[in-house]
Amino acid sequence: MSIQYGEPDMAGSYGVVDSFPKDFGYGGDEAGIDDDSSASADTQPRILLMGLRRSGKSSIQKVVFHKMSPNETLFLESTNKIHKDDLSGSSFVNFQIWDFPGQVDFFDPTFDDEMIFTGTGALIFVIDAQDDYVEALGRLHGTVSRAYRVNPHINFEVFIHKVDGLSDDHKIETQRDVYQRANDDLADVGLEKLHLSFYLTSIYDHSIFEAFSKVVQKLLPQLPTLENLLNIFISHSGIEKAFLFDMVSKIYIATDSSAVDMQSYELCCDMIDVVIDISCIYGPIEDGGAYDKESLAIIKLNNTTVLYLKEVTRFLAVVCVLREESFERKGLIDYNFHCFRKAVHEVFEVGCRTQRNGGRPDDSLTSSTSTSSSTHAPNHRNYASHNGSMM
Ligand SMILES: Nc1nc2c(ncn2[C@@H]2O[C@H](COP(=O)(O)OP(=O)(O)OP(=O)(O)O)[C@@H](O)[C@H]2O)c(=O)[nH]1
Ligand SMILES: [Mg+2]
Repeated sequence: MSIQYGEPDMAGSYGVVDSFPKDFGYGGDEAGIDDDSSASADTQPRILLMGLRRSGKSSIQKVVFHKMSPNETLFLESTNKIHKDDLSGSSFVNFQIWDFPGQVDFFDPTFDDEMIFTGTGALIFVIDAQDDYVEALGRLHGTVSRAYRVNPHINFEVFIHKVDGLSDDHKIETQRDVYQRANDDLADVGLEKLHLSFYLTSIYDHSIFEAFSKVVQKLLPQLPTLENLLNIFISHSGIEKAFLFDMVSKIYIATDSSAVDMQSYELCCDMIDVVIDISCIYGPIEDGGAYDKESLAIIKLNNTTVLYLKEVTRFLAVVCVLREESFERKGLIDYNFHCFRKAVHEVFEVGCRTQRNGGRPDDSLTSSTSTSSSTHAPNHRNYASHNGSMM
């Protein structure tokens, strides 16, 4: 079959199926953070969604980025041309997501793999775990080996998808089997260097958001710096866990270095839904947005835990989990948050300036744009310490 290349379907984005208003966010450029929202589509990094027909590619894209409820995906029609979804301007995730038709034929002369794979940051291959996946493994092998030859820098991500129908044992067994067979196939053709990452996903729980978070994080050059900033912020504030969330997609683009437990992550996601839904329904209409500079929410749970959400940038919010006793020192948390917020803005300002200089660091910032994870971290002395004394 011949492939058609669809234009970015902005009309469908954040409109029909979404609960977010089109003008989600607040106007005016904030510290240059989304300066490159007007960048040409071709210069944005791409995430490709590939896999066999009916494996769930379009559902993933709709659920994660367009707030479609999982049940609605039952009515999605089969994709017949590449659907390019441009998220810049509406989400921190400043990528293009390309949703491919399942029946894409790599041997078709109209399939321009140079054009498609050059400039691609991540290739997500979706395998339907509820189906017989032998054919999918063959297609995975063909796809990644072809893409790797064009662009060896692509991150190859395999979503073992629709695992909601599988028992826990079956999930682990399927993951082990897929991992083994996919890597054996690559080793057979001397592609041992090609690294595949595997995730168990379903649109019916938070696993798809978690997996997408990891995919996006790998593409963020600022990740080590953000992690470092979150570590400093929580350790000085008596916070147990903190996530930096993209409010539109509920993808977390960074978290502190303690292990992520699914329950905390799900609670934080639910809190975002509550905040946005309440603001959308009851917020002042003239403000337009469900999320702005003033956005702040505190929810006390019945197990002495507190959830704390606060705006960081136009698209990002920090969501923290902490004990009630730590929250008694709210002034301290607010002060440290202020330092953290300022530092995050600095990180993205530097990134924008570097981009404008064609990848070269700004002369005046040369010393602060090296890749070390601590370079943008503000001086520890700026933070007030949770044990009472100033650092
Ligand atoms: N149980 C379950 N079903 C899912 C999941 N994700 C998607 N589906 C269902 O899978 C079916 C196919 O989903 P699509 O998103 O259209 O699949 P696709 O890969 O885009 O298909 P093509 O466009 O034909 O290539 C739909 O009925 C979805 O509801 C999941 O996580 N669990
Ligand atoms: Mg589709």
